Amino acid sequence: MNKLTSRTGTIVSAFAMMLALRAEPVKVIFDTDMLTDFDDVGALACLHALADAGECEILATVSCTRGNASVGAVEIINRYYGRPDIPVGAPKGIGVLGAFAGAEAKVDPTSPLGERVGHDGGHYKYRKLLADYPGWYRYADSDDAPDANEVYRKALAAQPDGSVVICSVGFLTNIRRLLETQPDSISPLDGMSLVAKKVKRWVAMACRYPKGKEYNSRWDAESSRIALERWPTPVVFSDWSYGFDIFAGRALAESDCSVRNPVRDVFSGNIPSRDEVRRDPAKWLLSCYGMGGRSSWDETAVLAAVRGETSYFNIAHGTYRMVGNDGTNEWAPSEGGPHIRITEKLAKAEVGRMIDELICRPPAKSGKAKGMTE
Ligand SMILES: [Ca+2]
Repeated sequence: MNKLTSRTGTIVSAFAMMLALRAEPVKVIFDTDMLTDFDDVGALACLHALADAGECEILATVSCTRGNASVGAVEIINRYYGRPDIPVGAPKGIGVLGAFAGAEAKVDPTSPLGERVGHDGGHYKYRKLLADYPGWYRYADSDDAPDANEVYRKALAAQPDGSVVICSVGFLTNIRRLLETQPDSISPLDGMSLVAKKVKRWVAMACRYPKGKEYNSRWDAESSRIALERWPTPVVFSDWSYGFDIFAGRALAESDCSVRNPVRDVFSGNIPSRDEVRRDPAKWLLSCYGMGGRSSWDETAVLAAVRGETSYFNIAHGTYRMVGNDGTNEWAPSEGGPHIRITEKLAKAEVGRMIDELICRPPAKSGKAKGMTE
């Protein structure tokens, strides 16, 4: 990093800090697939770093996938940052099931966590995390976790009106299920009314500009269609096209490993070496890796959720909608459209450095809790 970019980064960070000091912490519910890719881990790390800085409060962290290690992995990261009591949950009945999108079969809960179970699309990295951090989580199987609907409804019902930001970086299963909830002992409001009353904005990493099949919106396409059509408050998209060429994580992967850090473990175990990237950068780019690390789809959604969609981004108004039945989405631009997509304002390399700075911050509090083993 040269002196000029270093100074620019310092100025941007100082500006963000000034804004943060003036504002109340943003109340965030984080909804992740934590399935095969690992920008989810970077995103949750960023969220905790921002919570440590007083910029946000994490109300709940839910998985949108079932029958796998996703909830346990979320719990390990929450515990590392000293917040083991954040409510967790997972969907029931519908949505992506198993080790990867399309698996449609639960991961065998009796299989040893440290071993791969056949082709798993990369979910092994999370099962390995559970094997490496025994005692840091309650739910080795996401199906044993509370219903995400209950977690969402409790979190929303307890908050002031118009105060909550939902940040989803996975499939839209929980979002759809929440909208379809009925009045219950938690709240007399149905899902649509509860969201309209409590949620300021939903920030989603989903969809592909201007049209295409994007992972988060395609694999539970029916839920995506319902969520995009019915959501009653503003929606901000950090779409595939925005985060693809923002690379982050290498700084953490190559950092001091004398202190245990599950976030670093995931990044160091999954980012190709500098030599590998140098030998064939075009090949790695096709796989969404650059010299700086992995594409930062989910981390950019967290930045937009906590620091706002105009903090480092330009915005465009319109509507993201699902077309046909094969998981394709398209963007329809319009002045008064209900959706916003973020585009480049601050140079993407600078956004990547900001993400690196956040995920490299050590936790403000010790992650080790009473009664938990190493
Ligand atoms: Ca994700």
